[in-house]
Amino acid sequence: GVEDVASDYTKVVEPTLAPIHLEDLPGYTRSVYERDYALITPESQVYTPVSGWSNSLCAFLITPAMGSHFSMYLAKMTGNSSALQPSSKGVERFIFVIDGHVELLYEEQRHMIQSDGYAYLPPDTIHEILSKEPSMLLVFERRYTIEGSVKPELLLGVTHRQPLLDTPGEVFALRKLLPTTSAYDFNVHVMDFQPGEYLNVKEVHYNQHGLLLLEGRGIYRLGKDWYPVQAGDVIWMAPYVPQWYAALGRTRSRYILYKDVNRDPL
Ligand code: UGY
Ligand code: MN
Repeated sequence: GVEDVASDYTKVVEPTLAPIHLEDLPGYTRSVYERDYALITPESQVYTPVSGWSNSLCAFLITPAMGSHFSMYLAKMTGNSSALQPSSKGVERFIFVIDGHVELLYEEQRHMIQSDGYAYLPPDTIHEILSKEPSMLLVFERRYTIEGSVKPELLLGVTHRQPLLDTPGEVFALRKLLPTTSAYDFNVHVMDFQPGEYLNVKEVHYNQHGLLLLEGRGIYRLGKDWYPVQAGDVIWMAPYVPQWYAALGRTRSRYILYKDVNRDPL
């Protein structure tokens, strides 16, 4: 008669489709690095000690080695930590507190920056970032491009206190964290999409982007490719790479985005 033996091929009969199983698959990553974009997902992010940052580990996710004119990195301050201003001349810095809180020392002033708060630090200024407890920061840095005589100034803010801006023809909610005046050569946008919402413009533009998905999940189109993305993912977009996002899932998508602005591209 036929023996009732359980098959050993259960993974074929009942494949594990949930993404959580893919995370454990040896050698598997969603990260990709292409000529004009990169997707760098958390399992690929490499944290190392960096000069100027004590008791901290940083993951440089976007740097000029890719062709960008800016750096974007995540900094994990592990406690009793501090960071000094950029060591190169003429470099401006933007910090966004993802988790925890930090203290900023700037020209005799002390500022507390909570999670969701941020600071813009003009080039060639002295400052120190202190974190007694563990905290996590997103940092953008670039060599400041002078145009005109107005100098950028120290700026502090909290994301949810920034006004919602008009986005003609689009549905996402937009906040800009920096002033739109020509003293600043970049801006940082925070964009919110409800599930099912997507970019109307299939953008192709001269500006560069560094993106961190802060909340939610969806599909990012980059060039000719389409990627499922979720909170924690980082994207580099070179000038002119076709880009488009659709928010999926059950919760809001929010991303924070570097964009060079206010300078003659010539
Ligand atoms: O402002 C922008 O360029 C922005 N909408 N781009 C993007 O979300 N990929
Ligand atoms: Mn864009």
